[in-house]
Amino acid sequence: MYRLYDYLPSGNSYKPRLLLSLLGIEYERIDVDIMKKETRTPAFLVKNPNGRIPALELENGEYLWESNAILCFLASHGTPYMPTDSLAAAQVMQWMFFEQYSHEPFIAVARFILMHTDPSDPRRAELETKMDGGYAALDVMEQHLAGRDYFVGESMSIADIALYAYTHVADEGGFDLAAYPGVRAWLRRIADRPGHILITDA
Ligand SMILES: N[C@@H](CCC(=O)N[C@@H](CS)C(=O)NCC(=O)O)C(=O)O
Repeated sequence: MYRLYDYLPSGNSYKPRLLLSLLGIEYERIDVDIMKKETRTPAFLVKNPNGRIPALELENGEYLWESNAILCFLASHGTPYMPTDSLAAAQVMQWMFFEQYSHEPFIAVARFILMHTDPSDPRRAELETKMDGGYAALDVMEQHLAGRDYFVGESMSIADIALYAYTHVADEGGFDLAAYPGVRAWLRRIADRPGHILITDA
């Protein structure tokens, strides 16, 4: 059985948790409290030398880390969430790299700052830049979703899961999705999927 090293509020951890639920795969969930620096202990650094969750422990004892790599691994065993066509598979990667470079560093980090720092914290000064970057990513998503139900092809893929994780809680980072009807319709589509779980669901 897989073992997922997880922290419930984390969107990055939620990505594999959501996919495992959609695929109906049983696994053991291990809580790692990032606020108590539990990802930085010698015991955890053996699992992920980069000191971050999520990390997936495989049945053979190997560890896989980086949320989107875990999604690729779990989806690439003949599941509907990873296309077999090579161009479509590369487009899934395209959106997952976009998520890590142009989306998560803004929307996830703004959410982290608002959720975990008090108003006098010097990190609050980063918020303006984070909002600009986050809205730029939402603009790209809105434009792409015009006339489309999902990011790649006609069905939901791990590109959607990667982008859903922090977009659906973007309000907790101070983002207003009112001007993004395509994004909001897409979020509802994912939330209605059988097997969908909430980010707060263990
Ligand atoms: N690129 C990584 C980012 C992982 C990441 O930033 N994890 C955060 C929680 S969302 C973490 O473990 N932070 C604890 C720390 O840095 O000590 C991924 O997608 O998995």
